[in-house]
Amino acid sequence: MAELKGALIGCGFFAINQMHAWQDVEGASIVAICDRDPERLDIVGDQFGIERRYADAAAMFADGGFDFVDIATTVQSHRALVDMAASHKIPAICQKPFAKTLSDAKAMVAACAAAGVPLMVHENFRWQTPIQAVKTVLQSGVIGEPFWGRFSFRSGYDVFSGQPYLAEGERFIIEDLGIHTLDIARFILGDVSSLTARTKRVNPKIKGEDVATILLDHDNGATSIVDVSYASKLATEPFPETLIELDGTKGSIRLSQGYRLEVSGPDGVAVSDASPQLLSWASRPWHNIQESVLAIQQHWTDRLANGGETSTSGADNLKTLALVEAAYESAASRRPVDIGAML
Ligand code: NAD
Ligand code: 89Y
Repeated sequence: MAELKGALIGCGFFAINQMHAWQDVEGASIVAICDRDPERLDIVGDQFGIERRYADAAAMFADGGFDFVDIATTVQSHRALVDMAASHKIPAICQKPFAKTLSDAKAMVAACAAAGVPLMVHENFRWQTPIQAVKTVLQSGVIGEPFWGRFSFRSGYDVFSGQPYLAEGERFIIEDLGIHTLDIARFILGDVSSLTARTKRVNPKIKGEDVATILLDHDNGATSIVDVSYASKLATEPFPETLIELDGTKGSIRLSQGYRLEVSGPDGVAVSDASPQLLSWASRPWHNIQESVLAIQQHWTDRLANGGETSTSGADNLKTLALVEAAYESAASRRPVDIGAML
């Protein structure tokens, strides 16, 4: 089959990773880029040798000549750009957070479904090598039925230097980072029926919350904790590792700092290294995230070429976004939130 042609909108901080990954993806490449900021457009166009450059997404869609669009802008523009893709019947990838509200997200999923085009949210953390390794061990049955889990991301890393807008929003860690951790909890232990959350802002220089502790009831009866912090000053900085603890009826799994994976089962204990690869264009400590960007973009390309729903389709992501909204609602009301009622 001929190579799929993609167009990327939003040539900012994170799009550099996406552009590098597209160069490594088998079966797709980027033929056009768009950014309303001419400087960013030229930086990315020159770095990746893309001639077709647009300041306006509508003009790019009108010209066409691509099979899918990769939307790498911040959340404010997601709904308009996904709707634009649907109206041109162009399959779309959209960065997280998928939408500002769950009701916008539902409308975006409906628009793509009505147009008959695939929609995937770039929810890449579940594609990280260590997270996939935990899922594989769990699915092997060695720890039996999981009844408890903890998904933890605690860091003091300065994310504001690369992404200054993160310091300015009323909402911060749940919407920006906890969204990934909640998605990992769903990916590992399944969908969630009810959620309770508490939040804090520790860093006085930012507007939103930088600490959140969230209790989840999963449909399968398991209970889990998602705890995230950008205010934790640790001896060895773990950014951007998600640490996981799972207890099952026959054993346990621990993914600890340094990508150490310990599995305890009826036949004993096995310790392995679940480190991500350092891709040629990647740099530590981001290499874990960067490798997952390549994995999710390859997954999209394979599904677009051969058919089938993506792991993080728009419809799937509604269930993760509902947890984000529920966490803010619960932190404000100090009450548990029924997730089923939101979907
Ligand atoms: P950024 O502000 O650096 O870049 C966004 C770019 O989009 C800017 O250059 C801006 O000019 C452009 N833009 C915005 N609206 C536009 C429009 N309507 N038309 C054309 N161009 C437009 O932001 P960023 O840090 O690169 O983040 C982008 C998204 O990626 C965010 O939603 C963020 O949450 C997400 N992100 C995801 C990961 C991950 O691991 N999945 C990591 C970091 C950031
Ligand atoms: O924006 C965030 C993300 O998605 O992954 C890490 C990050 O860059 C900072 O929290």
